[in-house]
Amino acid sequence: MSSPAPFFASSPLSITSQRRTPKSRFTYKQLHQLKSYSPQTPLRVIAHVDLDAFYAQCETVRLNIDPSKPLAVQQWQGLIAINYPARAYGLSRHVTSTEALKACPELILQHVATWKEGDEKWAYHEEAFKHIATHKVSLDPYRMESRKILKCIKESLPEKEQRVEKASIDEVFMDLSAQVYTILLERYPELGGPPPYDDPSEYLPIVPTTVLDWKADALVETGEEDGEVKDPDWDDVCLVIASEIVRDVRAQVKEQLGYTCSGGIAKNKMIAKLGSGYKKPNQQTVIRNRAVKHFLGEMKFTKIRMLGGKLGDEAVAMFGTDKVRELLEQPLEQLKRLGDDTGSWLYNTIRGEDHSEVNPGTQIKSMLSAKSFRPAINSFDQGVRWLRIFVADIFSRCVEEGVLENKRRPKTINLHHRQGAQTKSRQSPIPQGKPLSEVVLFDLAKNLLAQIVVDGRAWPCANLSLSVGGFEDGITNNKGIGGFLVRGEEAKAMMSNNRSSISGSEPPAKRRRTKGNIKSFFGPPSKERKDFDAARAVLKAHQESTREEEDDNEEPDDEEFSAPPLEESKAKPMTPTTNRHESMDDSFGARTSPSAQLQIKAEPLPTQELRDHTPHPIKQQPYQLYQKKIDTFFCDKCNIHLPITDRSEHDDYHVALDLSREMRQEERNQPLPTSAVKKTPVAPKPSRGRGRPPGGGNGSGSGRAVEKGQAKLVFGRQS
Ligand code: DCP
Ligand code: CA
Repeated sequence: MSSPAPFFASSPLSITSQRRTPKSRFTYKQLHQLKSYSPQTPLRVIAHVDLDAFYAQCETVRLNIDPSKPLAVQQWQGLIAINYPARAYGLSRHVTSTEALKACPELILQHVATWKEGDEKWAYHEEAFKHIATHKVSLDPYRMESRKILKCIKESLPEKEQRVEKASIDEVFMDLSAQVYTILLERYPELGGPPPYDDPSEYLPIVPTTVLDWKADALVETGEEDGEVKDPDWDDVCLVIASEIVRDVRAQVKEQLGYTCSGGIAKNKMIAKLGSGYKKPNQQTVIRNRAVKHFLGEMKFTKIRMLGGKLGDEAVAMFGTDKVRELLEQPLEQLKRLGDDTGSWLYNTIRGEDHSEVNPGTQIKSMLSAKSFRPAINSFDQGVRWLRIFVADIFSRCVEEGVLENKRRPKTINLHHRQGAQTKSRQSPIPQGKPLSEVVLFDLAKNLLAQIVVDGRAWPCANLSLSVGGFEDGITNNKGIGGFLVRGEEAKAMMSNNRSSISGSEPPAKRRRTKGNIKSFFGPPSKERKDFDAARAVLKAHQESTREEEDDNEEPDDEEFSAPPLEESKAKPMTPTTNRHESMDDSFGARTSPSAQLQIKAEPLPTQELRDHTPHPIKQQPYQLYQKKIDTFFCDKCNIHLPITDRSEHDDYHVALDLSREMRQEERNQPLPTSAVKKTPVAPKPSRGRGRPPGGGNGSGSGRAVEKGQAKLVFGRQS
């Protein structure tokens, strides 16, 4: 809350007169700071608008259904959005569609749109809930509506005095300070004059009225006996004006697009957001500064932005309460047990302080398309088919972000793979010098999956998720240095990747050991074997094609591609951020909450294990300077680079492979010459010196005299 300012002005010249004239608690400076959206002024006015039962409303509007009819949006057997008439029957996201129909037989159930394998576009399919194994959810229809709503909101505000941040698919923040300032000065021209003695720290005159018209807005009580009889000050007036604006914006959204939404109006984002959820649907709540303490005191702090996830749980466990009122009793030092930054942030937050700005530039930073498999999938081919859908899904969203016009484009692609409790991920850069296409993304995605499969133990796979990230503005085909440079977190991520990480309960050394299990893996021609070969073929093809591209490209100067300073890549402290990551895992129908993002971002990279190191030979010069820091070796049997630390394990793997071959040869009584067993010949095009990690072979080492085809021969006879 704003610190109470003295009631009288401080100018020595005015003491006598000012003692007789009551003044506002706010200064001229604080008033004029509104113009520039300063987060420091206590007169600041922020609004949060949240669509009511959003997906459900999208369906009522799309299907032209009477909004008073109960409707829920179904995803497989679950419900992900329930409109308010249906909520009257006690329905919530926790019930199944069958249970919901029992409780409310007239319920309209509409399944979300899905991508059907092989289709080029999502659609609303009949009985989609039956196709969980072959379809994937699409949120595109809701994204499209979301965009229309955002546009409508922006058009309802003056072009030059608006600051709107899209906070999620159905929420926006608006900083109304500048617009309120203009209206305030129109209505109270006396405020526009110079401050007494030209001193901006002079206090404003009092508000010339004692009654403000809050219309039908829900006003949060002050919790003080005399709270309502105290005369309004300029902060109250600013909030009245803001509430008029929000009422108008909501009316426009309803009139033009048919959607109802709820609003919260307060001095900052945190309280405004709590306000929009306070009374729903189709209402707006104003939390006056004089009511903030009472409003927050009654809250569970787990309802506060950023405290809904792991951080909130941690605080509950540490302090044995989820109530703001009780947490307020904890001194700052105690809260710092959660970490210095987090503790300070929490201390201020529960006191209603939040200086975070409404950020209109908050754009999508990454996109994710994922699927949980029930039943699990078991082959490279199956995985690739899903990748096709993920890529189509992501690419269509990239197009909306303007990739085709080169307005924005992602720099990295990431594949996560889950098998039981173990997750693996692979990342690679997206070549920046040529237009991004679905084919390019698909090729990269397939290559990442192939890496995971070749690494072993990929099946059964319970979840795959593909994401693209590092979106940047205005990259042109000029291949300016900015288009290539990989900075900060991104550089760090790449340094420990291109790359993979594995997390799970099994110790790393065990995961890829093939010894002792040779028969099962390399035994009789098996599904696994074929799978492995298919993945390896993809890897090889990818490497060949990128190597060809490399030959067509000028080699850049060392200096031009010098690495960014290491400081830049240091992990950021665990301060809440609102980076947007558009995500949707269709198994849960859940969005990644800001707090979940916080946790993901806060996960320290060093705990991720470096499993292998497979640089794309093409256009990776910018971060290959980093890669040089990692000692690698080149396995000419697999034709890939691996970290030196993996060498013995990798050698084991080849021993196992060779052994299995020999065993089978013995069984067939057809011994092969050892040279053919030991040297799996691959003859990649010689590549240029730079871009190859030190210690690694260069593809032209000794054992390369044998023809390419023999590699196939060796493996071919086993499959
Ligand atoms: N959503 C989802 N899974 C969740 C939460 C939400 O798929 N676990 C989707 C469906 C919602 C939309 O996101 O319609 C917006 O989420 P909200 O939490 O804002 O919920 P609603 O808009 O449905 O309802 P409310 O009126 O309470 O805001
Ligand atoms: Ca909502």
